[in-house]
Amino acid sequence: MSGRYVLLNSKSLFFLLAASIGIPAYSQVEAELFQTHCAVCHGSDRLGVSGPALLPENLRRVRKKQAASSIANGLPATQMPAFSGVLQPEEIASLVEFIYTPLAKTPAWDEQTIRRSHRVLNPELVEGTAKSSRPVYEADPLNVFLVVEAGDHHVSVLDGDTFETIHRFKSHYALHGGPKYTSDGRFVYFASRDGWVTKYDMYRLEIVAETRVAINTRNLAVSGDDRYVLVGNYLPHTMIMLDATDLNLIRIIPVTDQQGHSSRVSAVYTAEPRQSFIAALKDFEEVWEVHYSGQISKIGGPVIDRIKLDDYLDDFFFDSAYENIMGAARNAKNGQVFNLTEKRKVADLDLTGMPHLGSGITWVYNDTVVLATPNLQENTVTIIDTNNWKTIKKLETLGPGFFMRSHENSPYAWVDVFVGPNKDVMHVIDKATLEIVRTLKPAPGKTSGHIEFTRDGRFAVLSIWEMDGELIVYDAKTLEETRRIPMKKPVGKYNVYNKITRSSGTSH
Ligand code: DHE
Repeated sequence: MSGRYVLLNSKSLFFLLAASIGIPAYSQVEAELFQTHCAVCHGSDRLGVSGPALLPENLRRVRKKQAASSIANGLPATQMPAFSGVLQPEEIASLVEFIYTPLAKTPAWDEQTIRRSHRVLNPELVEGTAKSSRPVYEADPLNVFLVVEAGDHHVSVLDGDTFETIHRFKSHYALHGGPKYTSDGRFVYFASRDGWVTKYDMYRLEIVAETRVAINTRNLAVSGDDRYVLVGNYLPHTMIMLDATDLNLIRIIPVTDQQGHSSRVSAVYTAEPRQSFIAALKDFEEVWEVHYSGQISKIGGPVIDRIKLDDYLDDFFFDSAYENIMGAARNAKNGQVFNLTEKRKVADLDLTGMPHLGSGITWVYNDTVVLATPNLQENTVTIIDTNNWKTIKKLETLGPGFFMRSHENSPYAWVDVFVGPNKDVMHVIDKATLEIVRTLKPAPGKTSGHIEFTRDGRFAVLSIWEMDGELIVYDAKTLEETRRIPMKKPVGKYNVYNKITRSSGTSH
């Protein structure tokens, strides 16, 4: 018996599963490669875990040649590593064929499945009594941070005045996107990449309810009136509207066109002044506006406007009036400004590479408001005048960056550059001169990324993204370090006040 057979037998459990979901027999060698190198992130069934699902319906915008290059060289700004030193070119080619082979049956995630997963853990917290109660801790509830610790899938609740941890709890696997607070900061909603949505009570420090809405989720948004949660998914191609009080399913919104094509949702955001959600789509050159002002039920509403674009919208930023979105596809061409009310493009933006507009921030500069965005592919921060959409400055950085942050009370904007080789540095930009005034190296050799400010803007809190990582607190004026707090790969931090007041220095 050949060595290959012995190996296959040792993986018989997987092949039983493969057979049951209809992976053709000829692909067993590729399937084995997939199990060894890809399954840990993309799932043994290819339905996605911390990495996206790898199915032909989710790869429509990627040519096979590109897919091979991504496997060989890795993908910038993602956790996807390069396999060129590990896999032979023919092995990469067979993996490409494998991921473009349809599953005989893609599991459905229908109404019944969603309803079956739904559980209310604390009924009294959804029945109104919760409104009058006070936090179970002494700290200022508006100056609390949630810290998502990806290292061991926990969330810490951190007092923003003393920097003591008030509470720490287990989350679902691989939370992604920002947790979203209700308008008073009392409740917060999390989405995990594998489709779980959790509602958490920030006063009582308890989970209220949870439900699994999809196989592969991107992020969620909460309506400005706190009535609805909208979740955008990669698999299935749906948006899911939930009742924000108890996460009961209200409506499944298929993201399809009249020809029967469907699209992944890259992200959903709330546009409070418009009483709508805005959804960016991966596979249609459209943006969808989902209006929530009317009554929405299982059978009626919401009204959806489908706005045609000139290009895909992978990443975008709202202006402060929520009239325009500044968007870009991840294709190294220019960015564009679309007016949501006029439903048309109103300007081009001088943005090459992969601008990370979702992480952009604004501030007042001279007589105007500028938008600054890092770039996932180029060593630049681009600063744009939002009056005329012209680029005022391209700041050269020590690498491509992911997150940018500031605060109304801070003279500085901070940007990480961890996508490139100088992953351990952080630039500090003077908002008045638009120059980099300090480059910090908080923990040499370790990845530093993502800043969030305290409610008053006096302190900036930075993450060291390592399993045995930490938060580093800086005096936001003197840029002196004041304290370190050990954490397990603290990817993101979310200050209640800055989020609910939609501070111009942070993401919303
Ligand atoms: Fe994210 C937010 C998309 C990879 C950590 N990321 C977001 C949002 C989008 C997005 C659309 C905004 C959602 C929101 O506010 O609710 N992210 C993408 C990608 O397309 C990309 C490049 C590829 C992918 O695999 O999805 C990607 N993101 C990553 C990572 O590899 C990061 C660094 C680690 C991880 O945990 O996955 C990562 N993304 C984050 C974080 C936020 C985020 C920490 C929230 C930032 C904030 O402060 O609001």
